[in-house]
Amino acid sequence: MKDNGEKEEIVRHIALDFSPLEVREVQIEPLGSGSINDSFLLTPSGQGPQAVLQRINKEVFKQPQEVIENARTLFDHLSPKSLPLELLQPLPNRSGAWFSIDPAGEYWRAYSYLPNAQTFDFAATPKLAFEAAQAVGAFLAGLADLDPDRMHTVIPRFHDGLWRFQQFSEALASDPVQRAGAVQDEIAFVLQEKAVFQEVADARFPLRVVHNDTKIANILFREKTETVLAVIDWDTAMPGAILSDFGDMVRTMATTLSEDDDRYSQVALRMEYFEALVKGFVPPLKGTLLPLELRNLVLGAKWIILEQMIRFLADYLNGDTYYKIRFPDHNLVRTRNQMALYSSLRAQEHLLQALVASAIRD
Ligand code: GN1
Ligand code: MG
Repeated sequence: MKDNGEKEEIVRHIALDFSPLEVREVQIEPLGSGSINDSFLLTPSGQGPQAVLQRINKEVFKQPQEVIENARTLFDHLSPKSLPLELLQPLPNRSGAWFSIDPAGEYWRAYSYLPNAQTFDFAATPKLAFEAAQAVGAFLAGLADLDPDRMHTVIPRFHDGLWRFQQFSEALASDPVQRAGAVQDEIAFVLQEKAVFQEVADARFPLRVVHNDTKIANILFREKTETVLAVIDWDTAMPGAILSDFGDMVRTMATTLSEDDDRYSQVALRMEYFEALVKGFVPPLKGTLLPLELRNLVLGAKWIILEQMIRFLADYLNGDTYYKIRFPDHNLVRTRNQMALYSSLRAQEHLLQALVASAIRD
């Protein structure tokens, strides 16, 4: 294990390598709230644009260069389209390569930084949810003509709920850190609801290039107007089902509290916000979404909330090996939070379904 001084030296070296040649010194600060990769903001001393530098988590992304290639494919595909969104422009290093590998074998890449922006971890107004959904809709509409075969599958079966359930079952069976006893209610809940994943599999949604991680923290808003500047974090963009992107927005934008909040009794799915999401998401994708997809927007939300709950629960059972945690029971808090949100959705399911039916008729 390298000490901190050595690590800092490596980051400084890589940061300079991704800076324009004339830059001699660069300031480095941690950036963002991602639970997988490490991100840094690079500010050159003197002239020059700021950039984002990222170390890709190799435990999660087994082929980091594929993540980097996908980002280039996306950028090249979207940039001629003049979408109403800024794009993340990949930056080459001083040798012209799109990534650098440090002495420890870690992969690094950089892209343009978008200043004067802010992110949120829950939506404070329905308008914010509407804006985000419209932006994600436009982003996905821009990808609708990108052949899924052109994108690497960077994490196989990423949103395959049946497979996520299987991984959870394995964690439960081996119970490596003996936590199963403490989460019996959560386990029973998953077992009771897991048919959702079969329903998703049976629906056979079309494979498209989708974002796969449209949580609210991955939407950049302009500072003053709270309109959307960019859809960021393209790491998991790959072939998948578009309903998972809608579902992840419901999960993080129709909820009352962020996924890290332990006030479970206050976690609820807000109908008005759900409606704003439908109204933002569907119009830009008119002509893209099939009737099969439009009919199943609520299923998309159930799928992703329950899947996220079992991913957090499986990680808790495994002893917190996947997600970064900021306190000991963080994954348990996240699990319970998602369970409360899912229950709230279930209680309003028929109303939500009716709302979708009328929104797509208009
Ligand atoms: C992870 O990349 P980041 O930290 O925004 C995860 C998502 C989860 C999310 C939950 C590659 O997202 O799937 O929904 O945490 N990404 C990966 O906050 O597993
Ligand atoms: Mg991500």
